[in-house]
Amino acid sequence: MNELTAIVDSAKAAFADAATPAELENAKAVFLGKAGRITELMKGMATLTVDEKKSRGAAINLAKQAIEAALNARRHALAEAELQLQLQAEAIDVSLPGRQRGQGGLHPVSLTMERIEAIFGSMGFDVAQGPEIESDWFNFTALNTPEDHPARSMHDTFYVEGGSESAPNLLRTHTSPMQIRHAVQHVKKHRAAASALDGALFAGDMPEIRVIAPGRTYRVDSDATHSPMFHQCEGLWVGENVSFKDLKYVFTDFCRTFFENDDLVLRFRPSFFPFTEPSAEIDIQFPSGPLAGRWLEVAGSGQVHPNVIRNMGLDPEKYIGFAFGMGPDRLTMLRYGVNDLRLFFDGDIRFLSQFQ
Ligand code: 2U9
Repeated sequence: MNELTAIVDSAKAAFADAATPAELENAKAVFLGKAGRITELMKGMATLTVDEKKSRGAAINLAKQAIEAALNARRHALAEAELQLQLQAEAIDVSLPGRQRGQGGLHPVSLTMERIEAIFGSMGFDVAQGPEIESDWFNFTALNTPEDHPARSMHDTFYVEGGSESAPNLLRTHTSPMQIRHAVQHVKKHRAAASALDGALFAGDMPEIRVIAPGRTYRVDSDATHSPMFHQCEGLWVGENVSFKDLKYVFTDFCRTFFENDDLVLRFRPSFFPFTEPSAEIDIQFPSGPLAGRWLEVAGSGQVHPNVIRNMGLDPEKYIGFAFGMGPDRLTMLRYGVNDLRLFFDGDIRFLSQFQ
């Protein structure tokens, strides 16, 4: 094999061994660079005759072209291999199903609110709606709350601009105002029907008031078990003979259904609220587990105070009934074993997605 053939073959071998474009460029320099093998051969022609130069030059040129062809072929092969790698890495299997957006769901407290509404709905309770920005009258005065009651103070209640001295606007501290509004409308509708428009307290006949009022409430408070915005659900049943006995079986039935335990034991513990008399806190007893036998407060309740009955426009000599109030946030914490109320308001999807 002559010298030129040997150089072309070793160039082809060197290019074939080059695994990357950079290695190929280094191999190219060995053969085609300024100090490469072909350049050396050309320099070696200086001492030849004119005729020798002609034939030698042609032969070297042929070798150079063969080396350049091999170099381009390798460049193309490396570029093609790189392209194939990229195509594989970025390959999209169009036959795959689309990415799901993920199943949304209700907030755990919303699930509790819906559960409460369903249970009381099955007992014939309506659901009241009403404004979250309330007046002093519907939030406190109509509920027999004394003018100097601490709940009215700024360190318990959020007052908002736009009210007046006599009717400050505030963020409702409980959902009772919705029940007052519902009751006043109910009485007006039936008073009008009974055409007893004399403005006196209504003592005619009317369908019972049976309503729950779920919703957001606001108080100046914040820690692991209190949030400035929290939820309440109150209930009200007023008629001609709705007694404390009715309160006991209605609320007992609600708790046993809500906690899915027909043997759940409740305790009605004497208490005081301005809007009910007699009043009672309601406790449930843990049936099992590490807290078995322990009592836990879940609501407040009582017979509606006669002054509140009057503020609805009803004669308390004819109409009586009970009311209760509970915290759906606390019920949710109980039902799902959540120990920090603030988790409900952080919006962390890792926490919330557990309840779907
Ligand atoms: C009307 C008349 C009476 C609602 C009542 C309570 C007792 C009570 C608290 C429980 C947990 C609020 O969220 S909480 O802190 N509520 O203890 N609420 S009786 O009484 C009413 C409501 C409306 C017209």
